[in-house]
Amino acid sequence: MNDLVVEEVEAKFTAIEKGMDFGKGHIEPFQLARAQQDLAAVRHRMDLGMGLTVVALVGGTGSGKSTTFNAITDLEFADSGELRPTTERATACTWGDEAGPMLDFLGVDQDRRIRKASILTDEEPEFEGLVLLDLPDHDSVQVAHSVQVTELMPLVDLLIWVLDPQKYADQALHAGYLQALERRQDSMLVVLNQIDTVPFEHRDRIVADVREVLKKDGLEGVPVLTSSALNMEGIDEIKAHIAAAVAKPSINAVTAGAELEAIAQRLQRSVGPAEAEVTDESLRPVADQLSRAAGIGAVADSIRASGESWGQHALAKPEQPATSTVDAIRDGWLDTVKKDLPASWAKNLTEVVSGPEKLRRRVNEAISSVPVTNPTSGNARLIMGLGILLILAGIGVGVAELMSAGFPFAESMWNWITAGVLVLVGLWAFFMAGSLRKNAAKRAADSYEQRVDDEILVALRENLGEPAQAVLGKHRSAREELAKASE
Ligand SMILES: Nc1nc2c(ncn2[C@@H]2O[C@H](COP(=O)(O)OP(=O)(O)OP(=O)(O)O)[C@@H](O)[C@H]2O)c(=O)[nH]1
Ligand SMILES: [Mg+2]
Repeated sequence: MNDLVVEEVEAKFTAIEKGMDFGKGHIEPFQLARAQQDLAAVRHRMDLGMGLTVVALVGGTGSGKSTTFNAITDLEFADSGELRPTTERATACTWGDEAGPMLDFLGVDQDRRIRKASILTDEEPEFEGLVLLDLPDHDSVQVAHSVQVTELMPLVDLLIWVLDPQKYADQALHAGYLQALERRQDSMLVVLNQIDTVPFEHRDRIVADVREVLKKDGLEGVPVLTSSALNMEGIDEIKAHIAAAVAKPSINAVTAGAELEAIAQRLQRSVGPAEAEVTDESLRPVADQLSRAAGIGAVADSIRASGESWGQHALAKPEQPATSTVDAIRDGWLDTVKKDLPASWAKNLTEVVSGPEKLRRRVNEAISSVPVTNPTSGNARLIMGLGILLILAGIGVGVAELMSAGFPFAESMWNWITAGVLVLVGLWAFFMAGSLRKNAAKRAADSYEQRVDDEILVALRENLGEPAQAVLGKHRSAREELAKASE
C-alpha cells in the first residue's frame, strides 16, 4: 500500500471531474459519453480498495497451497488434506483494511473470509491491507463461485505459484495466468513446496529444472523459492516477498491512475494549449484605435489651439467611428484572443462579447460622456486685466509728470521710476497671463484625451474584456485540471 499513490489517484479523479465541469459544452458528446463511462469504471475499480494488496496462491491440486496459506496466516482456516481436490471454494484472509467490496467482486463467499487483524491485534503492520487468497486448482475443479482468472489478474499484486516437486513438470503454468502476467514478471513468485520430500542432493537440480521451464515460458525474471509448508520452512522468505508487495503501490491504484491519465489525455483534445491574457494592457491598443477612429486627437488639438488667443474658439467635435471600422477593430482583437482556443471555445467567446453594433453604441456613449469645452482660464484673465491696469497706471504717472514739468529733479526722477516699474510689471503680468492661458489649454486638451481614453477602456472592459475573461478563465481551469490528471 502506498498512501501517496492513493491520494494522487483520488486527486486525478477529482481533477478530471472538475475539468469536465469547466469544459461543459465544449467536449464533444461522444467524447463526453466515453469519458463518463470510463470514469464510472475507474470509480468502481477505486472503490474496490486502492490500499489493498492482493496476493493469490495458485497451482495444481495437492501442491500445498492451502497448507502454505495456513502457514502464512498462522491460522487453520484453509482446508488442506489428502482428499483431492481439497479446496473447492476460494478462501481469503485479510489484514486491516476493509476488503469487503474487493472480495465480493472476486467472488469469495462470506463464510470463506477471515480477518486477521480482527482476531489478533495488529501485530503485522507490514501486512496492513493484505488480501491473501487460497484458490482451488483451476485445472481440475470447476466450481460455480470460484475466483475467475479474468477478474483476478487485473487486481493481483503478487501471484504465488505453488509447485509440487514430484509433478512440477506436468503442472505447466496455467496459460490464462501466464498470458495475463507476461508483462508483469515482478508480480510473480514460484514456490517449490514439499521440498522436504526431495533428497538434499536432488534439490538444486530440481530448482534448476524449474528455472529452465520458466525460461522457456519467457519468465526468466521470476524468483524461485523452496519451502516446506508443513514444516514451516521457507515461509519467512515467502512472507518477505509478500511484505515487499504490500509496500509497493497496489496494481489496482497504479492501474486506476493510468486509466485516469488516459481519460484526461483524451479529454485534453477539447482544450487548447493556452489562452490569451486579457488585461487592461491588452485592451489599451484597441482603445487607441477607436480613439483615432473617433478623431479624438483632432479634438484635443483644437482645445490646445484655443490657448493661442483670448477669443472663443470653435472646437472640433469627436466623430462616430464607422460601423465597419469598429467591426474590423473588434474582429482583429477577437482573432488575437481566440488564437489558442479550439473551435467550440472560440465560438463561445465570440458569442459572449458584445456585437459590433452594441460595441459601437457603447464606445460612442463613452466618447460623448466627456464634454468638449473651451478651457477655462479665469486666473489668466484676472492677471491680464491687472497687467493692463498696471501699464495704464504707469502711462498715467508718466503723462502727469510730463504735464507738470518743472518739479524739482529728485522728485521727478522718483515719479519716472514709479511709472517705469508699473509699466514693466504690467507687461510681465500681461505675458504671464498669455502663457497661463496656453498652459491651461494644453492641460485641458491632455485631460480630455486621457478621460476619453479611460471611458473607452471602461466600455471595452465591460463589453469585450470581462465577458471574454469569463470564457478564457473557464478554459484555463479546464485545461489546468485536465493537465493535472494527465501526468
Ligand atoms: N511433506 C509435505 N507435505 C505437504 C507440504 N505441504 C502440504 N503438504 C501436504 O500436501 C497435501 C495437500 O496439501 P494442500 O495444502 O491441501 O494442497 P492444495 O494445493 O491446497 O490442494 P487443492 O486444494 O486440492 O488444490 C496435504 O496432505 C498436506 O499436508 C509440505 O511442505 N511437505
Ligand atoms: Mg487447497
